[in-house]
Amino acid sequence: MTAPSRSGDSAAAGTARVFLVGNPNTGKSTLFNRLTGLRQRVGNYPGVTVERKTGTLRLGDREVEVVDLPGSYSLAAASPDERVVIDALSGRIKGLGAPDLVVCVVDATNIQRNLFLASQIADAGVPLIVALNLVDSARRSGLRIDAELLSKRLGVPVVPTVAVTGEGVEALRAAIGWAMEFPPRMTAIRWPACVGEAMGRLREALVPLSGGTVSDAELRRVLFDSEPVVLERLGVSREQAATVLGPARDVVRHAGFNPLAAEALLQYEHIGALLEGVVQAPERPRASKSESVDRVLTHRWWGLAIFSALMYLVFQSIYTWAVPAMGAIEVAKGWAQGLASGALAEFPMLESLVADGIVEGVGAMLIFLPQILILFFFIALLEDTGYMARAAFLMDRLFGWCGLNGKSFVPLLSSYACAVPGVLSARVIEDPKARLATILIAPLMSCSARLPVYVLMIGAFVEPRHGPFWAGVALFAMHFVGLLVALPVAALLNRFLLRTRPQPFLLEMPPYRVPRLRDILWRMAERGWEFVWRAGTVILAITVIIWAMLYFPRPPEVAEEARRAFAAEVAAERGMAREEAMGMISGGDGELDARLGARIAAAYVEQSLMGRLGRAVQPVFDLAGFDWKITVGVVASFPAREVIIATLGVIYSLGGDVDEASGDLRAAMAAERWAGGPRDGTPVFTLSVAFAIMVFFALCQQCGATVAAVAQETNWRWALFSFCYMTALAWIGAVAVYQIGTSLGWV
Ligand SMILES: Nc1nc2c(ncn2[C@@H]2O[C@H](COP(=O)(O)OP(=O)(O)OP(=O)(O)O)[C@@H](O)[C@H]2O)c(=O)[nH]1
Ligand SMILES: [Mg+2]
Repeated sequence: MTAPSRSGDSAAAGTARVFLVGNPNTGKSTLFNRLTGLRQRVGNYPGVTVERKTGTLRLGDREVEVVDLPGSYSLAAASPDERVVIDALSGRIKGLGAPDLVVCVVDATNIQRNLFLASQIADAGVPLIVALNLVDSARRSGLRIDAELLSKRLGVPVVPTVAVTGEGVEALRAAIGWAMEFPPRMTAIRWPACVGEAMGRLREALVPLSGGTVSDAELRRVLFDSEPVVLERLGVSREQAATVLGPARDVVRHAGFNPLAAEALLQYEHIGALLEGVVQAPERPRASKSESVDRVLTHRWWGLAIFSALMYLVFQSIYTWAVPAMGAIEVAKGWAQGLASGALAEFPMLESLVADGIVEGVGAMLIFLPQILILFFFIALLEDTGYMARAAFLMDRLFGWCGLNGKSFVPLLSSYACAVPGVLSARVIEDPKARLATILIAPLMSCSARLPVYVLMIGAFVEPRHGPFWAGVALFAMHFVGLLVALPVAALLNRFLLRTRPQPFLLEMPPYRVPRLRDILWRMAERGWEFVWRAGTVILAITVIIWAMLYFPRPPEVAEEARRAFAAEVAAERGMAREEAMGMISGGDGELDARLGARIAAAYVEQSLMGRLGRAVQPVFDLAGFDWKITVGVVASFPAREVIIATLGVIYSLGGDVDEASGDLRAAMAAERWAGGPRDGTPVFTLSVAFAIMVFFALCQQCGATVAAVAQETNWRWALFSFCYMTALAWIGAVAVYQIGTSLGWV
């Protein structure tokens, strides 16, 4: 790493840059939010931030760019998120530039370990100040910290802060302002002579190889790191490096140090001296409650039992608590449809677009907002208390056999909310193959967009027949389908394609914390808003397209033909001549009118563009028991899986089947019958079909955003692979469920 130089785009505009750097889970992002007024994601486990994020801090009349970085333990980086820190510090990220100042966020409960990184940064010649965060936790555990003495020893400002409450943030701002004027240098470590000599040898050998200058700090990284990333920048190959490194490391070895352990040893000696008398631990350390809680929560059997019970409670509450709110939204939807129909009665096409397309489609989705909110309430609660990291630990022990990396479980758990951040958070995994395996299975975790599909099917077909208890069980079970399939997939990938070695679980357990209700409500609101926004933009756009493809073409002969067919049917029913029946159905008989209206509507939908497409593709899904309407729903949902709700809503409302009184999609689905073929007259939606649909949606990668995220994190070939294997799995799963279910008589 080089000393900071004023380069990069924003330097041209003269904006100063402050980087927030520190160990994982020390409150960097919380401080960043405090300083910039932004709402960067925070959470109580290491590895929440995996990318840099930029905001602006106002200091009087000047503006400073503040950059939040991923957490890192040292500058000897291995994983992609730690690389971001190194590249940022050395000013090698395009458009960012090197920092003018680093704020080292240090966990007050663990100063010694946290100062290791600070000392490395100081060693690279970067000016820094220390934000001593989490002092509230330190106080609670009885630690007394003399921040003034520490500041004197380090030679830089040390500001005690509690990022969650804002305590000390004003002082931190002031310290940043001061440090921008007078860049403070932290007391640097004095390296023993052998290090200097080894560096001299390295310089002699590396300068000609790289054809450029190499800084002292970079030389030390080359000397101490087992796999120095600096060599990449210098353009020195591993083979070349090996011949150079051997003799240099021998110098250190002859002085009595193990070269790869020397840095830690010397740094901790240096830090130990600086910290003398700074921290006073209580005479008798308070018995750690968290350890005894951990023993239960991560216990082989108890832990698992508690985990299952918790998850069951979560899904049961999602299912039951949302009912009243869903009812209210349903009523609002019906009201909006009535309003639209009334206002646009003179323009049938427009009326259909608004009432059957937009309101029906978007409304059908918005009904699930309460469930989404409840789900995110629980996710945020479990994350912030620190429980999620324990769940990850449990999972790791349970599923270690399939060769997943020890760090895979946080990405997998966060994919339960949404696969996109889940795929990104795989950056915390060092081993590229293990990272790839994790990215490939993360989209199988049951994300929140699948929830509406499950609730629709369970609400229509499980609850009415088996009651709310089994509905809750079904919802709980559906969330494990993806995980259960993901494990053998991971095992196969690891065995045949990627060949990774199993690795130990390396997640640092975050402390238990009492979550702040405000943060949790905020996260809930944020996710809820995201859902509504999606419904109002992407889903709305797709809904309009689907409506159009279901509405057009609309030749009048279709209505005429439907009328004739209906007349023939009425004639046969009532034993009259066809002409007589024809006259009768046009004669204003209310019941016949309604039946005729539904027939004509269904005929139009059947010969529409989507109807034809659905019929053409339906044979592919016949083995899974899907009729052409479900097929249309499945096909239309490839860009975003929630679209199936809107599509079914539009199909049934355009098809004239929706029960007018309730406007209920579930009722329309339950009433749907096969027409023609071997299943003529039987219900389309049996329990087996409902589960086949859910399993299809559980396993299929119907999400454009995820495909793009996988491509961004790997490449297009892997994105295509992940899309194809998941689609194939989904089809196989749906067919298996339908066939087995039907043979067991699930109707
Ligand atoms: N008690 C207490 N909790 C804090 C404080 N600062 C942050 N937290 C909590 O600590 C957790 C971690 O905060 P983050 O801001 O996500 O930490 P981070 O350093 O950005 O973490 P990574 O991005 O994973 O490296 C969250 O649950 C915060 O609410 C503090 O001063 N006191
Ligand atoms: Mg963070």
